[in-house]
Amino acid sequence: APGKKPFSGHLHPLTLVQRKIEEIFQSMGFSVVEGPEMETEWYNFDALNIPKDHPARDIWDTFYLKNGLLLRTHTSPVQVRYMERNQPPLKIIAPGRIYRHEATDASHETNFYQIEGLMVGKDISIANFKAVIQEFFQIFFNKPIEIRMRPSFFPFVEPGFEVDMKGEKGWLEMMGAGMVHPNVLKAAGLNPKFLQGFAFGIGMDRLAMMKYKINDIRLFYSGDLRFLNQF
Ligand code: YSA
Repeated sequence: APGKKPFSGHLHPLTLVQRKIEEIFQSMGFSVVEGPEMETEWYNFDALNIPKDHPARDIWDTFYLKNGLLLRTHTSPVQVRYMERNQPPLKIIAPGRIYRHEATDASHETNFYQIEGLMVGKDISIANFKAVIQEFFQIFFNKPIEIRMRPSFFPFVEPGFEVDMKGEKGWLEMMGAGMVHPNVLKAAGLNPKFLQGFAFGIGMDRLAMMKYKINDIRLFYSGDLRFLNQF
């Protein structure tokens, strides 16, 4: 007779969510790429149209390492790294860990995960962005999701906006996004006269919180088995 199956452990909720996200975007024709967590100032800031004296550097305050690199404050540098080496049309997502110098609370951590998205071609527009994101939410949550786009500012897009989704407790900000700024295309060696596209950066932990109804982001990193064993 067969014996008792040994307990083999399970995946962390953030790993489950990352795999699901990758599967959905791949089904829409996006490739999954990665970039380094230790990043240069050029890719994290300058190439994204954030020069040294730009006030936006304050929002993305970070840790500078002794080797001259820094801990990336978002996944956006992967956009530039990818555009330098690949010819459009481009369709990628780039998931990964990022670092911030900030106070933690129920929806803020000092390290967390983002999913960068980038689609560049001859005539890619915000209409394409909206269609992709709506499709993504619909599949991820397995039901129609109400979203809203609010105007917002990021130096690396023009125009820029933030996208909120409606949850049970009202609107929650899920991502920053916009049309890739001509200066960013130029920094990556592409010609903004003939190319345009959208980019976005989703907070992956926030997506996981919405999916599993988790009310404190810090639980993901607590190592508490009473929490983790539920997945
Ligand atoms: C904007 C435009 C683009 O073309 C591409 C990307 C972006 C996003 C930009 N790079 C960025 O990092 N914006 S952000 O600081 O607002 O963070 C994006 C998302 O990460 C937020 O919408 C939120 O969902 C999540 N987030 C931000 N700070 C967080 C956090 N999640 C957990 N803890 C924090 N401290």
